[in-house]
Amino acid sequence: MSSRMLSETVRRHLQMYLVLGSVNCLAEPGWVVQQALAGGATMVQFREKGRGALTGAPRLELARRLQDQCRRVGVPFIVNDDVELALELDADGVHIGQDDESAASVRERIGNRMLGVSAHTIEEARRAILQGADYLGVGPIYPTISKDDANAVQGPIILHELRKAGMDVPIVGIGGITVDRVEEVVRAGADGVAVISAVTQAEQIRTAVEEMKKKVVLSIKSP
Ligand code: 3NM
Repeated sequence: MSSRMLSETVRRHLQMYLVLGSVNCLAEPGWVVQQALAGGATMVQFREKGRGALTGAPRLELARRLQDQCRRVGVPFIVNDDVELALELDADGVHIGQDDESAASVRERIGNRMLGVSAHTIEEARRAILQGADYLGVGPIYPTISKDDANAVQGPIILHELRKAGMDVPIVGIGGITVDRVEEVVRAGADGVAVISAVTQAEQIRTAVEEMKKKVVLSIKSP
């Protein structure tokens, strides 16, 4: 990648951001990703974490397979918390939390690839941006079943507070977001929604993604 992605482009990729690993999926992860891409997912994050997560060669093989699917349709593929894997795959970006390596250090290692950072306070958000984050993941907005060590639930108000504090950067809300909550999240200030269970555990994955994306786009367009 020759230069950093423009923030308006990043915002568009955040609209319907699927986050997943094999442990989140009821069906085969490749099938889940295929359905989500068919439904219009705008970005995919490989987050192979938690009890029963793959390691070593099977993990690499799954990441490659999912990345291939994304590449074929031009959807960015982001790796959670593993710079080596991201570089080995030549992924489009990396997403890190507050407990991981500093954003500044990851930025140095990944060049112009997209960098996402999880932030829970205005202070963390400011620091992440100063250190080179392209977007912020803010959550958990609602209670989540998908992250054992999630912070306290913040509610959509945190998004509003970040915007009020002048943070104009691309922001995606995460944590417990379902189709019924999309509008509230976007109206509070998010550019999109990052979702695990509402997609990976949906009976109709493609429809779930389509509905969520439609709500994001409508909520952005009608201020
Ligand atoms: N990060 P679901 S919440 C991966 O608050 C992750 O930073 C969070 O899964 C944060 O959509 C979360 O199933 C889990 O609630 C999101």
